[in-house]
Amino acid sequence: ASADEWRSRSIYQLLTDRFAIQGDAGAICDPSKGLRCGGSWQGVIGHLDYIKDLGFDAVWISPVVSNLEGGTKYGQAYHGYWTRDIYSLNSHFGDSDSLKELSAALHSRGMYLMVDVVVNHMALIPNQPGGEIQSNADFNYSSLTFPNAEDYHPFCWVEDYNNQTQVEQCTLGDSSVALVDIDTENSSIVEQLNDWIHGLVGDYAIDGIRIDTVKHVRKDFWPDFVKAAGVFSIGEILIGDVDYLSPYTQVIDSVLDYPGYFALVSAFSKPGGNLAGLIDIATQTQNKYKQGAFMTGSFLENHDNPRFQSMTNDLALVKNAMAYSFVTDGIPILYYGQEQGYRGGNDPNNREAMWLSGFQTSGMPLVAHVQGLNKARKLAMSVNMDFLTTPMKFLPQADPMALAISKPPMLALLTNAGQDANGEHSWNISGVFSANEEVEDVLTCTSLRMDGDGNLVVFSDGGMPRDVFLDMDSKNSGQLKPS
Ligand code: ABC
Ligand code: CA
Repeated sequence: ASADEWRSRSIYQLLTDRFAIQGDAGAICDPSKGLRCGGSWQGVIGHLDYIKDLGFDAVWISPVVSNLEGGTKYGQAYHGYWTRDIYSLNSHFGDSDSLKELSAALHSRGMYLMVDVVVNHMALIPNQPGGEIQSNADFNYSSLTFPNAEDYHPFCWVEDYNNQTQVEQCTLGDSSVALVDIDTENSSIVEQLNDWIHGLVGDYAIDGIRIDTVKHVRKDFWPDFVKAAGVFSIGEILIGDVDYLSPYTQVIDSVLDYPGYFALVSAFSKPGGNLAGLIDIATQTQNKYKQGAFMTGSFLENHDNPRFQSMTNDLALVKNAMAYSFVTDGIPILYYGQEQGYRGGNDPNNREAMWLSGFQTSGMPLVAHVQGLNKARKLAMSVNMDFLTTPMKFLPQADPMALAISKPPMLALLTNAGQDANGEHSWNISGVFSANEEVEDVLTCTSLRMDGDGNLVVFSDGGMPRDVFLDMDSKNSGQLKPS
C-alpha cells in the first residue's frame, strides 16, 4: 500500500514473541530474563479480531528474518533485531506458510501488515565475548548473509552521537553482542539489499515497512531502498531534535515522531508538565518536515522506552496522553499492552507477555478509551474528507494546564491537571464553532452548545480529557468531495 493509503490507518505495534502463543495461555514469561517466550505468527492470527475490535486497521510485527541463536549476556534474540540471515525466516515465529497466512488473515479483515526491517547491521558475538575489539579480524562473519570481513565497515564503536560519520559507519551494541555495521557504501551490497526488500515485500504481500536504525545509514541510501520496497515506509530516527530529523523526511515516506514522543511524555507524565514544550515541538514539526506532521507515526510507547504507566499511575494523565496521538496530524501507533494497563519499565521489562492479560476487553477502562479514540478519528474522516490534510491548531488557553487541539471537525480538549484536580480547570473554546452551535462528544455521547458568540468555557471533570467534540452538522458535510 502507498503512503497515501496509510494516512487514514491506525497501527497496533506488537512484538511477535510476546503477543500470542498457540496453546498454553498461562505460559510463564519473565521479560527481565530476555528469553524467548514462544509467541508466533500463528498466535497473532488467533488474536486479530481482538486488535480489530480495538479499532486498528494495521499491525506492525517484529522483524521476520532469522536471528542469532543461543544465549548472550542479554538473553536470546526474542525481539528479532539480531539478524543473521536475511534470506531465511525466523523459525521461532513460524514458517513461510504461516507468515503468508498472517498476511492473508489481515487482508481479509481489511487490515494492513507492517514488517520491521533492519539493514544497518547484523548481530555477532565476537571471538572473545566481552573482550576488547580492535578490528574486523576479531569477528568470524561466516554464519552471516554477508560472510566476509570486507562486507562491513572497518571496526569502531559508535561512541559520539555528534559525529555523524561515526553514527553511520561504526558499530552499535557492545562486545557481548555487536551489531556489526554493514558496508552500505558498497554498491553491490546496496543492490543486494534493495533486491532483498523487493522480494520480501512481494513474497509476503507486505503493505508497509518500519525501518530500523535509519540514522545509522547515509541518507542517500534510503530513496532507492524505499523505492525497491515499493510500499509505505516509516523510519526510526531516535532523536528528540526536530532539526536533526527533518532531512530524513525528504528520503523516506514517513518517520516515527520521536521529538513529539519526548515532548508528550514530559507534558503528561506529571501534573502541570510542560505543555508549552509539546506545542513548540508539534509546531516545529508542522513547519520543518517535508509533509508537516502528517507523515509522522505518533506514539506514546514502544519497545525501546519505559511504558508510560511505569511513570505515572494517574489514570487521568494516562488517558489524556493516550488521546494525543489520535487527535493530531500523525498516524496513531499504539504499543500492545498499553490498553491492558501494562507498566513495565525500561527494555527488557517493557516487553511483557500479552497472553497473561487474557486479552480482556470488558471492564478495561483503557480498552474502551482506545476504542473510542479510534472511532472518533474514523468518524472525523467520514464527516470531513479533508480531515487528514487539515493541519491541527492549538487554541490559546487561559488555563496553563489546558490543551485544546482543533482539527475540524474534531476538537480535542486535553489537560495535564491530573486525577486529583479540582473543578477549577477549564478550556476556552473560541473561534472554531459558530454561534449557538451544538457539538457532540462522540466518546461520551454528550453534547455542548456554544454561546451566542460561538464561545464556551468547559470545566474539566477529575482531570479527564473532554475527549473529542465533533461538529456533526451540515456545515462540514458541505465540504464533502464527490466520490
Ligand atoms: C540490548 C538489551 C538491553 C540493553 C542493551 C544495551 O542491549 O536488550 O537490555 O540495555 C535491539 C533489541 C534491544 C537490544 C539492542 C542491542 O538490539 O531490541 O533489546 O538491547 O543489542 C532500534 C530498535 C531496537 C533494536 C535496535 C537494534 C535498534 O528499535 O529495538 O534493539 O536493531 C539507538 C539507535 C536506535 C535503536 C536504539 C536501541 O539505540 O539509534 O536505532 N533502536 C540516544 C541516541 C540514539 C540511541 C539512544 C539509545 O540513545 O541518540 O541513537 O538509539 O541508545 C533523547 C535524545 C536522543 C537520545 C535519547 C535517549 O534521548 O534526543 O538522542 O538517544 O532526548
Ligand atoms: Ca551503519
